Amino acid sequence: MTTPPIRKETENRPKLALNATAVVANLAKLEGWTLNGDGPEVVIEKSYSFENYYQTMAFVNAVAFIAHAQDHHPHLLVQFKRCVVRFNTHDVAGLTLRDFDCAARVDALTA
Ligand code: H2B
Repeated sequence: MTTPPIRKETENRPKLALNATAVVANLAKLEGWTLNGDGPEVVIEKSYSFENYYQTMAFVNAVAFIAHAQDHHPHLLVQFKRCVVRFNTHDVAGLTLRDFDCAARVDALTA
């Protein structure tokens, strides 16, 4: 099985760590995402609830597809009927627009 290629526009997008003001402004555009940790451990995270394990895993696979296409990989905590998605940009040890862009893409899966 071949995997789809990484999209060129995201592959070449520069990763710039956002300052606190920009983080708050971008967080305000999202529904249900919270800021956790600080310094290099800072993340945005959201918990998604499902009716069963099958639905949870379908979501996880869709997130994996987005992560591959965007070359940006969240930390996932997978449980029976819940998945916690955490984004940060380890390349800059902080948060970037890529984190917020991917968070919005993940949200669109459940819209
Ligand atoms: N995912 C996340 N969450 N943060 C990164 O900094 C990151 C990534 N960097 N996925 C990407 C891969 C980088 O290592 C590759 C080489 O593009």
